Amino acid sequence: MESAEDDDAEWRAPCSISLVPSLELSNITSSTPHKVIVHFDMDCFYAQVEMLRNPALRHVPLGIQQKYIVVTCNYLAREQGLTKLMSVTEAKEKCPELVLVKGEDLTHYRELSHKVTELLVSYCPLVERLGFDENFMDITEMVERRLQQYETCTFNGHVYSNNYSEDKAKMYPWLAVGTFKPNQQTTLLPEDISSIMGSLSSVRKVQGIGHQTAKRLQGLGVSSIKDLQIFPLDNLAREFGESSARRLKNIAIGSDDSAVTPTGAPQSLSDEDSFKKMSSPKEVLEKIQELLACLVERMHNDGRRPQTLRLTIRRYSASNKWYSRESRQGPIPSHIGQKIINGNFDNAVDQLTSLAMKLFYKMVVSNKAFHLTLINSISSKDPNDHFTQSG
Ligand code: DGT
Ligand code: MG
Repeated sequence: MESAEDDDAEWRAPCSISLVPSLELSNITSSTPHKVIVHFDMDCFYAQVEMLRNPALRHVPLGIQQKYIVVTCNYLAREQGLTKLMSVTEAKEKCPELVLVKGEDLTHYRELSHKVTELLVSYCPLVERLGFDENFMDITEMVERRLQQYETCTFNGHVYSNNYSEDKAKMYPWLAVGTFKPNQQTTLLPEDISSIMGSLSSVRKVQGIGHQTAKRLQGLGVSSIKDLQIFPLDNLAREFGESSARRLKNIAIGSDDSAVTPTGAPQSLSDEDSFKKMSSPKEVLEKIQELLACLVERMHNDGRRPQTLRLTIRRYSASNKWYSRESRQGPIPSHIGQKIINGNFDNAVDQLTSLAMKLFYKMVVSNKAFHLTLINSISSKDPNDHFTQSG
């Protein structure tokens, strides 16, 4: 984030950075943004963490395996045609020399993810985490300070533009200053945003449009961003309401003026595992014990006394495979919380496990058959927490 001469290539190189000028819909060609926001997305994140842990892996095609899926792979593997979320069988067919590392234990990914956020926060407090490997950072103030220091500035790296000329840097000085660094950055000028957005195939490519929204849009015949750009606002408002419809229309032209909300320490910590079939109480007990052993250690490192335990299960359902989660929660008695803080792990895990099993039997009738595909446990430091933000 600092100037080009800073030696921050160690962390800067392995991530994609986009600068997000936040503009009003009606003001899209203006050179005066309200905010300048950087979006960081780590490249092949889990693979990078494994390459840091074992540098020998940098020189081989590497895939990270969870169950029978390669959830991500390094760039050497991508050169051989591997993609994220490919089956292990297909990945090995494409690249027989592929080295696979198991990635089911998320501890190291989680730790590095927080380190990246901490590093960004050391430059600027307005950093918002989005999952493990993405962060938004509002650098408006930094840019304003920089603009006062530089009389002239130019774009470094590539510029994506059909109509580029040197004076574009004068038109968009905040953008030139914000991307003032080498390393193959590409600057997208505001006047080209709408057209590049229109070239994206699916609405799901856009931050802020999830599975459910995409499904509702599909119902209206809107599947691409171009479709959304030309779809009448009134018709969209009938389905989503006025304000969501406006937001969707804005997103479709690359305009989003929501604020970066600093994330801070997570309100809750969670761990989960998914599987094809779990149908015996013994397996459930063992899985809960395993999840809680990891969670208790993280709660201890967090240092705040956990107050609430929540257990989530997903039952098998052929029709609604991914969205049928149920959960129950209960308070963590203070003596158990204290054991966690004191580092009395075994005892705390045993007591939390029996609490979690009670929650489990509130959802599953004890003598009836069941088929689970996921178990998740969350602990929260706040008894009134709604579990919206977990780390
Ligand atoms: P990128 O950003 O295209 O260079 O590649 P990644 O690997 O950073 O992928 P990204 O940013 O979509 O996700 C970050 C990490 O999250 C990734 O390294 C592995 C994990 N991940 C992504 N998608 C899935 C998924 O659908 N299932 C599971 N279990 N993990 C996923
Ligand atoms: Mg990534």
